[in-house]
Amino acid sequence: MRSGLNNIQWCAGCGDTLIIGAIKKAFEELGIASHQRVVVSGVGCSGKASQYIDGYAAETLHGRTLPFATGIKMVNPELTVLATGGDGDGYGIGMGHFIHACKRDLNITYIVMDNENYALTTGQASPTTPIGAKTKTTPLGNTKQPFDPIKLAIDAGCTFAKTADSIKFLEMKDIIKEAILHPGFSLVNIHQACPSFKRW
Ligand SMILES: Cc1ncc(C[n+]2csc(CCOP(=O)(O)OP(=O)(O)O)c2C)c(N)n1
Ligand code: SF4
Repeated sequence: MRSGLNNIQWCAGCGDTLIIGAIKKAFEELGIASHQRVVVSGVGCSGKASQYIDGYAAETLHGRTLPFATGIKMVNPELTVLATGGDGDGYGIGMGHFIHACKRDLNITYIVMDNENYALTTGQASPTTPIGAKTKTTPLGNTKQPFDPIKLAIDAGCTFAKTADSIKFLEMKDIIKEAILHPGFSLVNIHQACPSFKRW
């Protein structure tokens, strides 16, 4: 159990701050106390989420959020397990884990902070970078079709897959609540503002 949360180190205007605010509010409104929940994160700016939310927490390896969350849920079925990560973490290096988690359908809520780039490593293209976006690895504009995470999830058997937006706080919080209440694997792909590197 974490005690004494770390100070937030995200950039001013980062959507991640709003996303963790929505997660905390969703827990509060659902009456899920800190000892009844665990937040699991990967590596990236998004990886810090588990440092900033009260309760059990694990900051894991890049792309390995879902295997950790799966293990935690299997041995502690009574815990509310909420996994978080970036679009690179979940749909790049972690893609294999993602589609199998959709198929396995354990009761885990997966919140993806989708800023359409690899932000911690200073702005490379990710699996969700849109066509035409200029990043460090696509200086002339991205030419590769981005993944559609919702479609991928549904195709893999996911029983709850919704999109939210970090600038629509109340709607995002309500969707996170719905996802937590869903009895199987749930994906919330949140379009996340990243003023430092997402400039499209
Ligand atoms: C196995 C491994 N490969 C590469 C890295 C380097 N790395 C750290 S964060 C990151 C990408 C982060 O992008 P994303 O998951 O989208 O999260 P964001 O920073 O945008 O929140 C990479 C490639 C790493 N830490 N571990
Ligand atoms: S680089 Fe982007 S994602 Fe990372 S903290 Fe700054 S605004 Fe947030």
